[in-house]
Amino acid sequence: MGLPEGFRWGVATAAYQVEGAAGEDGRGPSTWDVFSHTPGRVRDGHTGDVACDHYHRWPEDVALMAGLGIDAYRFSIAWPRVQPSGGGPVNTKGLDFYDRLVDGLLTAGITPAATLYHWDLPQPLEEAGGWMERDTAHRFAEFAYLAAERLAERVGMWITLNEPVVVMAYGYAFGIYAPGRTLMLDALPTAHHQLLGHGLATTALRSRGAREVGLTNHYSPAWAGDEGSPDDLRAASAFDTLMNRLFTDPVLRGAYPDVTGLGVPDMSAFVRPEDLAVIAAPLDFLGVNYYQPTRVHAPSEGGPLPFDMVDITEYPRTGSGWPIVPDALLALLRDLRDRYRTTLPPLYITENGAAFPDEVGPDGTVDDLPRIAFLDAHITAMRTAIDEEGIDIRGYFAWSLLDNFEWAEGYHPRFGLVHVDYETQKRTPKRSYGWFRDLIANDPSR
Ligand code: IFM
Repeated sequence: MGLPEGFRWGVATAAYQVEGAAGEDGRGPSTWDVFSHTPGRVRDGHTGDVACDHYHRWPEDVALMAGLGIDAYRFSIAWPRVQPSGGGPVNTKGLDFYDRLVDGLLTAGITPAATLYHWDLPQPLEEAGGWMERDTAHRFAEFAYLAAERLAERVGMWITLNEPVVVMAYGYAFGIYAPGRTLMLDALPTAHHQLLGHGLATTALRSRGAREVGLTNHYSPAWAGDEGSPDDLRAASAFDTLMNRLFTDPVLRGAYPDVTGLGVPDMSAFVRPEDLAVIAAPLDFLGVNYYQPTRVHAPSEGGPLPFDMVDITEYPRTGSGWPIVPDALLALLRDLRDRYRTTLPPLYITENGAAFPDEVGPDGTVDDLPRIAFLDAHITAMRTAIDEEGIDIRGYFAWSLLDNFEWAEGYHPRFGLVHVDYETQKRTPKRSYGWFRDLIANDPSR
């Protein structure tokens, strides 16, 4: 089995999860700074203040990437570094950091793949309403324009948003991520405003010469608790509509899925008819992040959502307790192909990986065999999608290069191919690092 020529192997990170240097060189506060500094929000009070200190240690990290032999590095550009107040003039020092990083990557022969929004909204914008406000979409396009003006010629791939569903659901509906709002189904406008921001940013990026522009969504196949129960099947369909299709249909079909009967607010209150053409601007690629499927039951009487999520217990699990189901990756890739047949652009797996409680052993090594098994099984599923299903997949990015700040779980989950000792910032490549390096080196399509 061979991969298509030019297939990109990569690793991914995100600014707030790795950079640290939260108060340096004019960076302003983001929603995540405020959230993580609020007692009780993040496990053990961890914050991204220092994280992996990637802001200063990026040359060492780029050397680690070069050692892996990857083709592309997916990182994110922190909006609050570039526009500390979320609007207005550029903070030059903030963009200088990405300038250095991009040049360092190119020198190492690695294609920079920049995500513009990986959840670190400038706090002043949140105070003005955040993604509940339409204006945030316009501010985002302005930021995209500024980033592209400086970097478009050297960045090979641009990703506007990372996982807008997580921002809507965890950030604005359930309140477990920044900004910690608990609007439940009333958070729906945040989906539309992010997607509008994506569309406007796509145009802004291209106007400044950006080549490949895409959007990264999180996909979780919905499983009905009881396949024979019409109520559970309805719940699974509701989950699929609100968590998967809501973020793909408007982009690839120019229309929102039918949300009638799901208890959400009337979309005509915030969707203007002309918005859909903006959102549906053709993409160069669609980014797919996959971790696990979700099982749902019919909602309990008076529940706030049209589904109840329940644990999947019959599969082996990662250290985070997430079920390991590589077949669900294959299923979701098939679904994308079947649903969006004529308008589906080439796909990239922009994130896939697993946390395990890795420790450095007495001999100084980290023997993370479960991560190798996880990656191997998912890469095999991806290869089946390419070889047997003919799905156009152009790259795979492992999450993550480094152990890092895993949002509300702080530094506890370790997702990296490289172990980070947060006391000393020592990096120790895990066994999976060597495995991934060999996999790339032995890929006959390269
Ligand atoms: O760490 C996150 C990342 O920021 C977004 N996708 C899922 C990862 C693991 O939870």
